[in-house]
Amino acid sequence: MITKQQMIQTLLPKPALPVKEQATAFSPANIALIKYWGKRDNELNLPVTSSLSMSLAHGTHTTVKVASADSCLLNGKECPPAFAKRLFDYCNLFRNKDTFFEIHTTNEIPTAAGFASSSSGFSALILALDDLFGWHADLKTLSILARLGSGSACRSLFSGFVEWHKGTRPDGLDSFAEPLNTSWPELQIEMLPISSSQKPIDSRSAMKITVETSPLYSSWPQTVANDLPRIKEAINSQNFHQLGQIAESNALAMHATMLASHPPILYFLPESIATMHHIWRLRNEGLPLYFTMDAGPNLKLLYLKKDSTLVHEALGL
Ligand code: 2P0
Repeated sequence: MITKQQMIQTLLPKPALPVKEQATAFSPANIALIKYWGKRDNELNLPVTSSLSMSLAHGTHTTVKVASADSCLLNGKECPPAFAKRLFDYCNLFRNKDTFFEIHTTNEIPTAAGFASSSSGFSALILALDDLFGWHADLKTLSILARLGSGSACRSLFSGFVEWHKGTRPDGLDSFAEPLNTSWPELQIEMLPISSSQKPIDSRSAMKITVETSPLYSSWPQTVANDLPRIKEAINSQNFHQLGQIAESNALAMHATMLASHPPILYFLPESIATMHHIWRLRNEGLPLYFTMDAGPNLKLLYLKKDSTLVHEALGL
Protein backbone atom coordinates (compact mmCIF):
# COMPACT_ATOMS: atom_id res chain seq x y z
CA MET A 1 0.00 0.00 0.00
CA ILE A 2 1.25 3.50 -0.86
CA THR A 3 1.07 5.98 2.04
CA LYS A 4 0.10 9.64 1.85
CA GLN A 5 3.64 10.64 2.83
CA GLN A 6 5.16 8.61 -0.01
CA MET A 7 2.80 10.20 -2.48
CA ILE A 8 3.45 13.72 -1.24
CA GLN A 9 7.22 13.21 -1.59
CA THR A 10 6.75 12.78 -5.32
CA LEU A 11 4.77 16.04 -5.61
CA LEU A 12 6.37 18.63 -3.32
CA PRO A 13 9.87 19.96 -2.66
CA LYS A 14 11.41 18.56 0.52
CA PRO A 15 12.00 21.48 2.93
CA ALA A 16 8.79 22.14 4.77
CA LEU A 17 9.37 25.50 6.43
CA PRO A 18 6.82 28.31 6.08
CA VAL A 19 8.02 31.27 4.03
CA LYS A 20 5.60 33.71 5.69
CA GLU A 21 3.82 34.20 9.02
CA GLN A 22 0.29 33.55 7.80
CA ALA A 23 -1.79 32.83 4.72
CA THR A 24 -5.50 33.03 3.91
CA ALA A 25 -7.53 31.31 1.21
CA PHE A 26 -11.12 30.77 0.06
CA SER A 27 -12.68 27.78 -1.70
CA PRO A 28 -16.24 27.28 -2.87
CA ALA A 29 -18.39 24.41 -1.60
CA ASN A 30 -19.38 22.01 -4.35
CA ILE A 31 -22.46 19.89 -4.91
CA ALA A 32 -22.09 16.70 -6.93
CA LEU A 33 -24.53 16.08 -9.77
CA ILE A 34 -22.89 12.68 -10.32
CA LYS A 35 -21.94 11.46 -6.87
CA TYR A 36 -18.71 10.14 -5.39
CA TRP A 37 -19.72 7.21 -3.22
CA GLY A 38 -17.14 4.56 -2.38
CA LYS A 39 -13.36 4.28 -2.36
CA ARG A 40 -10.99 1.81 -3.91
CA ASP A 41 -8.26 3.03 -1.52
CA ASN A 42 -9.19 4.37 1.93
CA GLU A 43 -5.70 5.72 2.70
CA LEU A 44 -5.39 7.88 -0.43
CA ASN A 45 -9.13 8.63 -0.86
CA LEU A 46 -9.16 7.07 -4.32
CA PRO A 47 -12.71 6.73 -5.61
CA VAL A 48 -14.36 3.76 -7.28
CA THR A 49 -15.93 6.07 -9.88
CA SER A 50 -15.44 9.50 -11.38
CA SER A 51 -17.87 12.24 -10.31
CA LEU A 52 -19.05 15.65 -11.48
CA SER A 53 -19.97 18.70 -9.42
CA MET A 54 -21.01 22.32 -9.55
CA SER A 55 -19.24 24.81 -7.32
CA LEU A 56 -21.33 27.26 -5.34
CA ALA A 57 -20.74 30.96 -4.72
CA HIS A 58 -20.32 30.29 -0.98
CA GLY A 59 -17.68 28.23 0.74
CA THR A 60 -14.93 28.35 3.35
CA HIS A 61 -12.39 31.03 4.32
CA THR A 62 -9.31 29.67 6.11
CA THR A 63 -6.34 31.43 7.67
CA VAL A 64 -3.26 29.48 8.80
CA LYS A 65 -0.85 31.34 11.12
CA VAL A 66 2.48 30.08 12.37
CA ALA A 67 2.14 29.78 16.18
CA SER A 68 3.81 28.29 19.26
CA ALA A 69 1.13 25.59 19.66
CA ASP A 70 -1.70 24.15 17.56
CA SER A 71 -5.16 25.68 17.96
CA CYS A 72 -8.22 25.85 15.77
CA LEU A 73 -11.28 28.08 15.61
CA LEU A 74 -14.29 27.04 13.55
CA ASN A 75 -16.73 29.90 12.89
CA GLY A 76 -15.13 31.87 15.75
CA LYS A 77 -15.50 29.07 18.34
CA GLU A 78 -13.13 26.36 19.48
CA CYS A 79 -13.14 23.47 16.97
CA PRO A 80 -14.73 20.18 18.05
CA PRO A 81 -11.78 17.88 18.96
CA ALA A 82 -12.45 15.34 16.20
CA PHE A 83 -12.49 18.08 13.58
CA ALA A 84 -9.30 19.68 14.96
CA LYS A 85 -7.56 16.28 14.94
CA ARG A 86 -8.50 15.73 11.31
CA LEU A 87 -7.15 19.16 10.31
CA PHE A 88 -3.88 18.83 12.22
CA ASP A 89 -3.31 15.22 11.08
CA TYR A 90 -3.59 16.63 7.57
CA CYS A 91 -1.20 19.51 8.35
CA ASN A 92 1.29 16.95 9.73
CA LEU A 93 1.68 15.60 6.21
CA PHE A 94 3.30 18.87 5.18
CA ARG A 95 5.13 20.37 8.20
CA ASN A 96 7.99 19.32 10.44
CA LYS A 97 7.36 18.49 14.10
CA ASP A 98 8.49 21.93 15.34
CA THR A 99 5.99 23.89 13.28
CA PHE A 100 2.61 24.69 14.86
CA PHE A 101 -0.44 26.44 13.46
CA GLU A 102 -3.31 28.56 14.58
CA ILE A 103 -6.09 27.81 12.10
CA HIS A 104 -9.18 30.01 11.73
CA THR A 105 -11.80 28.56 9.46
CA THR A 106 -15.17 30.09 8.66
CA ASN A 107 -17.82 28.14 6.83
CA GLU A 108 -20.53 30.06 5.07
CA ILE A 109 -22.45 26.75 4.99
CA PRO A 110 -23.45 24.56 8.01
CA THR A 111 -20.84 21.90 8.85
CA ALA A 112 -21.69 18.18 8.83
CA ALA A 113 -25.32 18.57 7.78
CA GLY A 114 -24.78 17.21 4.28
CA PHE A 115 -23.91 20.65 2.94
CA ALA A 116 -20.52 19.56 1.69
CA SER A 117 -18.44 21.83 3.90
CA SER A 118 -15.48 19.41 4.17
CA SER A 119 -15.04 19.88 0.43
CA SER A 120 -14.41 23.62 0.66
CA GLY A 121 -12.63 23.20 4.02
CA PHE A 122 -9.75 21.00 2.84
CA SER A 123 -9.53 22.87 -0.45
CA ALA A 124 -9.16 26.25 1.31
CA LEU A 125 -6.66 24.69 3.73
CA ILE A 126 -4.39 23.32 1.00
CA LEU A 127 -4.50 26.68 -0.84
CA ALA A 128 -3.51 28.46 2.39
CA LEU A 129 -0.70 25.92 2.99
CA ASP A 130 0.53 26.36 -0.59
CA ASP A 131 0.86 30.10 0.05
CA LEU A 132 2.33 29.67 3.55
CA PHE A 133 5.02 27.23 2.38
CA GLY A 134 5.59 28.97 -0.96
CA TRP A 135 5.17 25.78 -3.01
CA HIS A 136 3.56 27.54 -6.01
CA ALA A 137 2.03 24.18 -6.91
CA ASP A 138 -0.28 23.96 -9.93
CA LEU A 139 -4.00 23.34 -9.49
CA LYS A 140 -3.79 19.71 -10.58
CA THR A 141 -1.22 19.04 -7.83
CA LEU A 142 -3.30 20.96 -5.28
CA SER A 143 -6.38 18.99 -6.30
CA ILE A 144 -4.49 15.72 -5.63
CA LEU A 145 -3.32 17.05 -2.26
CA ALA A 146 -6.79 18.31 -1.28
CA ARG A 147 -8.13 14.83 -2.08
CA LEU A 148 -5.91 13.40 0.67
CA GLY A 149 -7.85 15.52 3.19
CA SER A 150 -11.30 14.72 1.84
CA GLY A 151 -12.19 13.19 -1.51
CA SER A 152 -14.74 15.78 -2.59
CA ALA A 153 -12.30 18.60 -1.68
CA CYS A 154 -10.37 17.94 -4.90
CA ARG A 155 -13.36 19.40 -6.81
CA SER A 156 -13.49 22.63 -4.73
CA LEU A 157 -10.29 24.03 -6.24
CA PHE A 158 -12.37 25.17 -9.23
CA SER A 159 -15.52 27.13 -9.97
CA GLY A 160 -18.29 26.08 -12.36
CA PHE A 161 -18.73 22.46 -13.46
CA VAL A 162 -15.92 20.19 -12.31
CA GLU A 163 -15.12 16.57 -13.12
CA TRP A 164 -13.06 14.41 -10.76
CA HIS A 165 -11.31 11.78 -12.87
CA LYS A 166 -11.14 8.62 -10.81
CA GLY A 167 -7.79 7.57 -12.32
CA THR A 168 -6.41 4.05 -12.31
CA ARG A 169 -2.91 4.39 -10.82
CA PRO A 170 -2.31 2.88 -7.36
CA ASP A 171 -0.49 6.07 -6.28
CA GLY A 172 -3.47 8.25 -7.24
CA LEU A 173 -1.43 10.68 -9.32
CA ASP A 174 -4.08 10.50 -12.05
CA SER A 175 -7.02 11.01 -9.65
CA PHE A 176 -7.69 14.75 -9.68
CA ALA A 177 -10.37 17.25 -10.64
CA GLU A 178 -10.57 19.52 -13.66
CA PRO A 179 -13.08 22.20 -14.61
CA LEU A 180 -15.30 21.64 -17.67
CA ASN A 181 -15.00 24.27 -20.35
CA THR A 182 -18.68 25.17 -20.17
CA SER A 183 -20.61 27.73 -18.20
CA TRP A 184 -24.38 27.76 -17.75
CA PRO A 185 -25.32 30.89 -15.78
CA GLU A 186 -29.07 30.14 -16.08
CA LEU A 187 -28.72 26.92 -14.07
CA GLN A 188 -29.48 27.42 -10.37
CA ILE A 189 -28.67 25.15 -7.45
CA GLU A 190 -30.27 26.13 -4.15
CA MET A 191 -30.09 24.60 -0.70
CA LEU A 192 -33.42 23.56 0.75
CA PRO A 193 -32.66 23.04 4.44
CA ILE A 194 -34.67 20.34 6.17
CA SER A 195 -32.56 19.94 9.31
CA SER A 196 -29.21 21.32 10.42
CA SER A 197 -28.76 18.73 13.17
CA GLN A 198 -25.69 16.49 13.12
CA LYS A 199 -26.15 13.57 10.72
CA PRO A 200 -26.49 10.06 12.20
CA ILE A 201 -23.34 8.74 10.48
CA ASP A 202 -20.54 10.62 8.74
CA SER A 203 -20.22 10.10 5.01
CA ARG A 204 -16.74 8.54 5.24
CA SER A 205 -18.01 5.69 7.47
CA ALA A 206 -21.25 5.42 5.52
CA MET A 207 -19.51 4.94 2.17
CA LYS A 208 -17.20 2.30 3.67
CA ILE A 209 -20.14 0.32 5.07
CA THR A 210 -21.93 0.61 1.73
CA VAL A 211 -18.94 -0.67 -0.27
CA GLU A 212 -18.37 -3.54 2.16
CA THR A 213 -21.93 -4.71 2.74
CA SER A 214 -24.47 -3.45 0.20
CA PRO A 215 -25.50 -6.02 -2.44
CA LEU A 216 -26.61 -3.07 -4.59
CA TYR A 217 -23.17 -1.44 -4.62
CA SER A 218 -21.99 -3.65 -7.50
CA SER A 219 -24.37 -1.76 -9.82
CA TRP A 220 -23.02 1.69 -8.80
CA PRO A 221 -19.98 1.86 -11.16
CA GLN A 222 -22.23 1.05 -14.12
CA THR A 223 -24.77 3.69 -13.02
CA VAL A 224 -22.03 6.32 -13.03
CA ALA A 225 -20.57 5.04 -16.32
CA ASN A 226 -24.02 5.58 -17.89
CA ASP A 227 -24.80 8.90 -16.19
CA LEU A 228 -21.51 10.77 -16.53
CA PRO A 229 -21.30 11.10 -20.35
CA ARG A 230 -25.02 11.85 -20.55
CA ILE A 231 -24.89 14.66 -18.00
CA LYS A 232 -21.86 16.17 -19.76
CA GLU A 233 -23.87 16.05 -22.99
CA ALA A 234 -26.78 17.78 -21.15
CA ILE A 235 -24.42 20.48 -19.85
CA ASN A 236 -22.89 21.03 -23.30
CA SER A 237 -26.28 21.33 -24.97
CA GLN A 238 -27.84 23.13 -21.97
CA ASN A 239 -30.63 20.54 -21.85
CA PHE A 240 -32.11 21.20 -18.44
CA HIS A 241 -34.54 18.26 -18.30
CA GLN A 242 -31.81 15.79 -19.22
CA LEU A 243 -29.51 17.27 -16.58
CA GLY A 244 -32.18 17.31 -13.87
CA GLN A 245 -33.38 13.79 -14.59
CA ILE A 246 -29.86 12.32 -14.52
CA ALA A 247 -28.77 14.24 -11.40
CA GLU A 248 -31.91 13.31 -9.46
CA SER A 249 -31.82 9.64 -10.37
CA ASN A 250 -28.06 9.43 -9.72
CA ALA A 251 -28.58 10.82 -6.20
CA LEU A 252 -31.46 8.42 -5.52
CA ALA A 253 -29.42 5.47 -6.84
CA MET A 254 -26.63 6.40 -4.41
CA HIS A 255 -29.12 6.47 -1.53
CA ALA A 256 -30.56 3.12 -2.68
CA THR A 257 -27.13 1.49 -2.40
CA MET A 258 -26.84 2.78 1.19
CA LEU A 259 -30.28 1.60 2.16
CA ALA A 260 -29.38 -1.99 1.30
CA SER A 261 -26.25 -2.05 3.48
CA HIS A 262 -26.02 -3.54 6.96
CA PRO A 263 -26.53 -1.72 9.17
CA PRO A 264 -28.89 0.19 6.84
CA ILE A 265 -28.03 3.83 6.18
CA LEU A 266 -30.90 6.22 5.66
CA TYR A 267 -30.29 9.96 5.62
CA PHE A 268 -33.86 10.89 4.62
CA LEU A 269 -36.09 12.42 7.29
CA PRO A 270 -39.88 12.30 6.90
CA GLU A 271 -39.78 15.92 5.73
CA SER A 272 -37.16 15.09 3.08
CA ILE A 273 -39.54 12.50 1.63
CA ALA A 274 -42.55 14.84 1.83
CA THR A 275 -40.52 17.46 -0.06
CA MET A 276 -39.55 14.95 -2.76
CA HIS A 277 -43.24 14.11 -3.29
CA HIS A 278 -44.02 17.82 -3.44
CA ILE A 279 -41.31 18.38 -6.09
CA TRP A 280 -42.53 15.41 -8.17
CA ARG A 281 -46.11 16.75 -7.98
CA LEU A 282 -44.97 20.22 -9.08
CA ARG A 283 -42.99 18.69 -11.93
CA ASN A 284 -46.02 16.67 -13.07
CA GLU A 285 -47.91 19.95 -13.14
CA GLY A 286 -45.29 21.41 -15.48
CA LEU A 287 -42.74 23.14 -13.21
CA PRO A 288 -39.18 22.34 -14.40
CA LEU A 289 -37.72 21.47 -10.98
CA TYR A 290 -35.42 18.65 -9.87
CA PHE A 291 -33.36 17.91 -6.77
CA THR A 292 -30.20 16.23 -5.65
CA MET A 293 -29.28 15.02 -2.14
CA ASP A 294 -26.04 14.20 -0.36
CA ALA A 295 -25.20 12.42 2.88
CA GLY A 296 -27.79 14.29 4.92
CA PRO A 297 -31.53 15.05 5.03
CA ASN A 298 -31.41 18.31 3.05
CA LEU A 299 -32.35 18.72 -0.58
CA LYS A 300 -30.61 20.84 -3.19
CA LEU A 301 -32.96 22.23 -5.81
CA LEU A 302 -32.07 22.40 -9.50
CA TYR A 303 -33.97 24.85 -11.70
CA LEU A 304 -33.46 27.61 -14.27
CA LYS A 305 -33.16 31.27 -13.31
CA LYS A 306 -36.26 32.17 -15.32
CA ASP A 307 -38.35 29.89 -13.05
CA SER A 308 -36.91 31.23 -9.81
CA THR A 309 -40.06 33.10 -8.68
CA LEU A 310 -42.34 30.18 -9.52
CA VAL A 311 -40.10 27.73 -7.64
CA HIS A 312 -39.90 29.97 -4.59
CA GLU A 313 -43.66 30.52 -4.53
CA ALA A 314 -44.44 26.83 -4.99
CA LEU A 315 -42.15 25.79 -2.13
CA GLY A 316 -42.96 28.75 0.14
CA LEU A 317 -39.34 29.98 0.13
C1 2P0 B 1 -20.11 13.84 -3.27
N1 2P0 B 1 -20.32 13.02 -0.93
O1 2P0 B 1 -19.80 13.46 -4.42
C2 2P0 B 1 -20.59 12.77 -2.31
C3 2P0 B 1 -22.09 12.59 -2.39
C4 2P0 B 1 -21.49 12.86 -0.11
C5 2P0 B 1 -22.55 12.35 -0.99
O2 2P0 B 1 -18.18 13.41 -1.26
O3 2P0 B 1 -14.10 10.28 3.05
O4 2P0 B 1 -16.48 14.06 2.75
O5 2P0 B 1 -13.48 12.69 2.99
O6 2P0 B 1 -13.38 11.32 0.91
O7 2P0 B 1 -15.60 13.82 0.38
C6 2P0 B 1 -18.80 13.29 0.95
O8 2P0 B 1 -17.65 12.57 1.15
O9 2P0 B 1 -15.56 11.86 1.94
C7 2P0 B 1 -19.08 13.24 -0.49
P1 2P0 B 1 -14.05 11.52 2.23
P2 2P0 B 1 -16.25 13.21 1.55
O10 2P0 B 1 -20.11 15.04 -2.94
